[in-house]
Amino acid sequence: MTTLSVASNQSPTGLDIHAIRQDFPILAQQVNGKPLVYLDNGASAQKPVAVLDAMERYYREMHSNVHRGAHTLGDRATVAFEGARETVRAFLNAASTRQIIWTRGTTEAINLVANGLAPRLRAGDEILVSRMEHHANIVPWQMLAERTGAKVVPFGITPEGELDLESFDQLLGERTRILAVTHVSNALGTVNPIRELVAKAKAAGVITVVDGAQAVPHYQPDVQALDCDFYAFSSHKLFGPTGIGVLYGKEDLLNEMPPWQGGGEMIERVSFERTTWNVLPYKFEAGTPAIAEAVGLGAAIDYLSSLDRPALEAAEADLLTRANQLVETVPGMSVIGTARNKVPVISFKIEGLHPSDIGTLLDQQGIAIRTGHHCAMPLMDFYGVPGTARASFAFYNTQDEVDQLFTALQKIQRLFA
Ligand code: 7TS
Repeated sequence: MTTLSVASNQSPTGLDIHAIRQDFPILAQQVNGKPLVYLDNGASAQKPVAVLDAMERYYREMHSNVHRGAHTLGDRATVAFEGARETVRAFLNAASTRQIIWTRGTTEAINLVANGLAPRLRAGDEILVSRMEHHANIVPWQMLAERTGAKVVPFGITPEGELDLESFDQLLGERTRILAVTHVSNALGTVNPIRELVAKAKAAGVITVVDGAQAVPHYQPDVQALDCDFYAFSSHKLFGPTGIGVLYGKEDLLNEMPPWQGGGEMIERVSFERTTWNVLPYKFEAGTPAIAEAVGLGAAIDYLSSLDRPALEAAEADLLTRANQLVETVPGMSVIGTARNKVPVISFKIEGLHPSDIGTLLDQQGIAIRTGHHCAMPLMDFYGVPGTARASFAFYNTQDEVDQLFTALQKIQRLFA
């Protein structure tokens, strides 16, 4: 067995991870009598004090409803809420805040687009999706297909877990109307060549929808450079609160799309004869929005911007390298998803052990991972497994924690496999 070297809190990139960890109070606790090692960031990431404080300050000092304009608190809340929208716009490099629509998360954002594109679809039209999508980027399209007579067409992936571009080229055809694809795979960690796919789809007149849920915690996407029509993400995976997410869209398409829900905020004028819609982005934001959550997401992005993001990326790459190096120290362990370009995620199996048992045994040692199908059942079918164990890292994880994971896996394998 390879001996594990003693790792320190100092990342090889020179970042002081120990200092960064102080910003995430939840990490400094014991779970089952052991220091918590949180490696389930793909499911949801932890929140820095900056986010907790911003939300508390919002509720203590400025809460009221937004866009009512009647009094000072209402103005403060509106300024904070719309300020967060501007922060998201800058984060994505979108041209205008009219293109930034608040949703409950990635799932709602994709459902909104699917609903909005319904009038464009005819029977026999095709919606191209990859075989590595999360259910949130499959099921809304199946529901849309059901409504319109269109067809969901999956394109292939390679055994390494990269998109099969030949399959994509073959299936992108005359009937294709929509391409829905993930920027980064949640179950495999693969980073997809979105720019290339979008360029090909656009050349064929196809609308492009990118699921950015797993990309934004690791990269700052530039929606103008990607040139996609829609880009969706969730705040809670980006170190912000739950309950809010973002849909970015091209303005001409957003203007063309019918509203998603009816109610207050989204109207210009209501009468029983004729109701007209509000302008973007409010047309898609019926009802009182998640104001504190928007403020919290803005604070999460500001916090990230205050860090050296290239250094964070390098530190994450080092975590993945270390994890990959240690795989061979666990007999019978194999990684599913070995793409050349990956975020720090390893999905794995160990011969003789059920993934859920691996999860439970790790939890007893304070180590949190996720096990199961990761809401990507077609992908699990492709690999012929019911599920995997998945460790997903964030920049606040240390090399030491990677070592602890593998020490624990070695022990579990020895005792139970
Ligand atoms: N798309 C991808 C690629 C995801 O990873 C997830 C959530 C979603 C969409 C849905 O996001 P939501 O915030 O609307 O729920 N993925 C995971 C995961 O990998 N483990 O738990 C949730």
